[in-house]
Amino acid sequence: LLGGHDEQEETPPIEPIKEKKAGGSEVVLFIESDIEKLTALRREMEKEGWVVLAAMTPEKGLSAFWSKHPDLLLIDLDMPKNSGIELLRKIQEIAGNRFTPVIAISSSREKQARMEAYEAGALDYIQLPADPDEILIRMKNKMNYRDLMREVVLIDELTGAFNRKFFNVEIKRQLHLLKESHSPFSLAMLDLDHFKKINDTYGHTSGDEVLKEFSRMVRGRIHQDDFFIRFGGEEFVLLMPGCTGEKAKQIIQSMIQELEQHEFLFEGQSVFCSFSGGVVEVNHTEERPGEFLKKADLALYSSKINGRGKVTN
Ligand code: GH3
Ligand code: MG
Ligand code: MG
Ligand code: MG
Repeated sequence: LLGGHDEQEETPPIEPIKEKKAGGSEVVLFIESDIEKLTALRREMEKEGWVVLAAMTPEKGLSAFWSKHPDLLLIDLDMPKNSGIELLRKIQEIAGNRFTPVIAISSSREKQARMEAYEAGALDYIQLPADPDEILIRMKNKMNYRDLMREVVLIDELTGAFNRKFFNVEIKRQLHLLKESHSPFSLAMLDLDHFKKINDTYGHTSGDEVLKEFSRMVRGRIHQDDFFIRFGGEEFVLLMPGCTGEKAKQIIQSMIQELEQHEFLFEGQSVFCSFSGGVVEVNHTEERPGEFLKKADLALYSSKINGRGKVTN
């Protein structure tokens, strides 16, 4: 054998989190002011299983982009007064950071128009008229790219949770939404209890097993708009848009109970684990991530000193 080693994966890798919406369909935000083009293409997309969010003005498109975090953006550059390309420029930074692909469509045959679109950050440029089948396959192709990039750059391999890099992007979006639509969110800091003891007693692989089981359980219980992030080591953050601190506390309490009931078998011994949580509800636009993270950390600390296996807000 080439390389000589015959290393086998001990456990199959965890399915990465993809921001799947209800029904498993992917969401395209279609920004198009021409009702005929919109209707015709929309029908084709829906036939292929896409959930289509339509916005008929760049303003509505921008606001839907912030609030709905679509999987893909399709922007018609032929909207009045260059507004399509301007919208593309506005959206690009945050879309690029999340690997949300942007496809520009336009009936312009000019090289200049294509250059502008690519320069503004479009991943693809489709000249109209185009065969709907080709548009659809190019959309699907971008999703494959997005999933791969996210998996490599934004998702933690062991737990399938988003990483801190993703958190830094997502928190900006949450704060923007708070400012624009006064929609508060909760942030919870979660930390496994006496985790070092598991590693020290049963080995690092057993510790990894606990991290995986904990993550699988949390992911099974969160809402589709929530984000589960590995902040570092055995410390995680849950971002819960539109969720009050009180509700977040209840949800986390039930997660703690579920983990506490899970029986791990290490070296033939039955082992039980727990975690603690600290919740902060963010509803002031002027708050900074450093400040509310600190509050969540203090709440977590209070759960720890009050006996662990608790959540505080
Ligand atoms: P506390 O209840 O106060 O949080 O105690 P603790 O033991 O959980 O906290 P401490 O910070 O002392 O230890 C955390 C341990 O987590 C130390 C570190 O080696 C371990 N750890 C961090 N990342 C991983 C990982 O990916 N896998 C394993 N197995 N262990 C990890
Ligand atoms: Mg610690
Ligand atoms: Mg710990
Ligand atoms: Mg810790």
